[in-house]
Amino acid sequence: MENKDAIKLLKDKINQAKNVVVISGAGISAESGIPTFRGKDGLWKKYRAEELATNQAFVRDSSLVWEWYNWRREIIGSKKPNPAHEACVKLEKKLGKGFSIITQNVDGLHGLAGNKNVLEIHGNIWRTRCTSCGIVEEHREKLTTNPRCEKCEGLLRPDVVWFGESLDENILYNTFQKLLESEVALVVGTSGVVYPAAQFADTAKGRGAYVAEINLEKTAKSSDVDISIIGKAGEILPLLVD
Ligand code: BJW
Ligand code: ZN
Repeated sequence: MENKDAIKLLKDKINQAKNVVVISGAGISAESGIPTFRGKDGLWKKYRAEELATNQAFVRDSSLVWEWYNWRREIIGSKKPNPAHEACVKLEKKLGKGFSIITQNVDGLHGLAGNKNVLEIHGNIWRTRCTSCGIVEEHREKLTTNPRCEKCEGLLRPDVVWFGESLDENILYNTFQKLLESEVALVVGTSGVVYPAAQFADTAKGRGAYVAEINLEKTAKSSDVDISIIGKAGEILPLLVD
């Protein structure tokens, strides 16, 4: 199907639905200027995300991991939401509680754009967690490499979910509620290789949702969805909601 026809069909599905969910990944923030994880621009120095986003990496070399996060914090702090995020705000205005975003992103741009119903399943890069006392705090200011807890002097880590770590139970519960209620699920800008997020679209589809993927290219999940639209999130999403 041509993109033009696919967009018209999907727009009709969205207009008929009371419950819509967006499952977003790094690609939705790419047009804001935030690097994605995979693909040719996904590397930081010579490392892959899988080598840095683990507790083993943090225990082995916390300075290296903090350097990566501070580099990313600096980039993210200077970026703004793009038309894809803004289209999600429009959808929430129209559908209210019937619209939610399940994002793998830690950049906080969905919230900054104005969305309220956002489940950040991999945490948020602006929060830290103490590895000794567990306190979670927001820190927008520039952090040092290996910042320390003000309460107990323990080493702080980013409050994000690394490989091998479980997702927050409540967030996961709410995520599945949203997926099961959804009539339309839009999978935007994710390579679909990281679990459990990679299975969310199947969960929604298994309960009868119409599932559409919007991505620059075909992904691991393209053959499982009802419709796959190839293009930039910041160009396609606004066409679905205007
Ligand atoms: C555009 C665009 C534009 C570009 N417009 N598109 C079941 C099966 C197999 C493995 C597992 C499994 N269950 C668990 C695992 C292990 C593991 C896993 O999935 N491994 C795989 C690599 C195989 N998962 C976990 O460990 C998870 N925990 C868990 O399951 O707990 C239970 C458990 C515990 C212990 C043992 C076993 C189970 C946790 C995963 C945590 C992932 N964390 C990270 C870092 C978060 C913090 C941070 O940001 O620093 O999350 S890794 C990184 O990948 C980050 C992302 O959220 C995540 C996904 O990446 P995403 O968003 O898809 O980005 P990219 O770069 O991959 O893709 C971008 C896409 O955008 C591309 O497709 C582009 O084409 C597209 N694009 N520009 C539209 N303009
Ligand atoms: Zn502490």
